[in-house]
Amino acid sequence: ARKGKESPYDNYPNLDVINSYLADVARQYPDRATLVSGGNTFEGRPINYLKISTTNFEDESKPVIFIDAGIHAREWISPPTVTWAIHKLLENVTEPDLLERFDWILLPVVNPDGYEFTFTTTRFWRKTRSTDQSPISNSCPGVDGNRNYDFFWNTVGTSNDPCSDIFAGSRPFSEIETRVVQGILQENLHRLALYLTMHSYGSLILYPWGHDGSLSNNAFALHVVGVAMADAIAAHALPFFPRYVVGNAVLAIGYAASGAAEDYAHLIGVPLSYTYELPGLAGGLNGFHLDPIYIEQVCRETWEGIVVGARRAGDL
Ligand code: ING
Ligand code: ZN
Repeated sequence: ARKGKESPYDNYPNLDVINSYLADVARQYPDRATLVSGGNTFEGRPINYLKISTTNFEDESKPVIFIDAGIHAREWISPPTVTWAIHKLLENVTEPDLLERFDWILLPVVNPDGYEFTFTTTRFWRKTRSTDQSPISNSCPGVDGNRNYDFFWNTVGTSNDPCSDIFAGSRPFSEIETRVVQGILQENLHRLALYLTMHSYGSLILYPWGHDGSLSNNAFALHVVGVAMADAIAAHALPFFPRYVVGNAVLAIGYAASGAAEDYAHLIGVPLSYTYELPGLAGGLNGFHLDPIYIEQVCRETWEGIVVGARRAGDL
């Protein structure tokens, strides 16, 4: 039997725990939060997200901040940073200005099939779990969601091999997971001020362009706001956590890749679009399994970055 209420931040939540939390807060704050099921995955799971607004999300009167996580299944530290943001906007409001000034879209698990698979079967699975029924694809399911967006699709840092961890898919947006994010970006494009997509690991804040290392016309603002977010995180980080490095995706992470969410969002017009590489602390695959004692710490410091990013985005 469970002794009292346990914090969901002292261990990694499985998909059911995250979906229950989304449903619970939507029920508890019906005038501020709406639970949306964005579509069903290959294995039939809903891709759930919350729309948060103190007024009426649908009257489209405020700038929107969109944060997603969990497109890569094994990057377990990413979904809790988004549920923590929900917690800070609904349950423990210490920044009421952010709640009043913006509408929010918070999507903690873009890839629920893959996420569930990492809990039940293969801890370090990265991709979705779809197949196209061909023999090769049946024996090697899954597409890399962050190679599947329509941005120089399948030109660099990708693979045509379904067995590869960086398989780009059969075409841009072949995956329901990326189509759901695309839909959110397109529907809210005219008022999207900030898009963050949460990954791990490396303690990096990456901005476009990720396919060739060139800079967008908004690179100066991207860099300045990126550094402001990193400063805010550093001010709340543990002393032995590495400081975030902020930069162009190719330069900061050391490889180029096409078809990433961050680049697609910026291409279609989101002025501030970033990939967070959250802390890993260990190397190799173990970096994807940050010791659960640090989950809450990473959520707290990442929220500080989000706060500063949101305020800067609102000022631009
Ligand atoms: N990292 C990202 C990846 O998809 C990235 C890094 C982002 C590269 C955007 C290029 C553009 O490879 C992780 N951890 O998945
Ligand atoms: Zn990733």
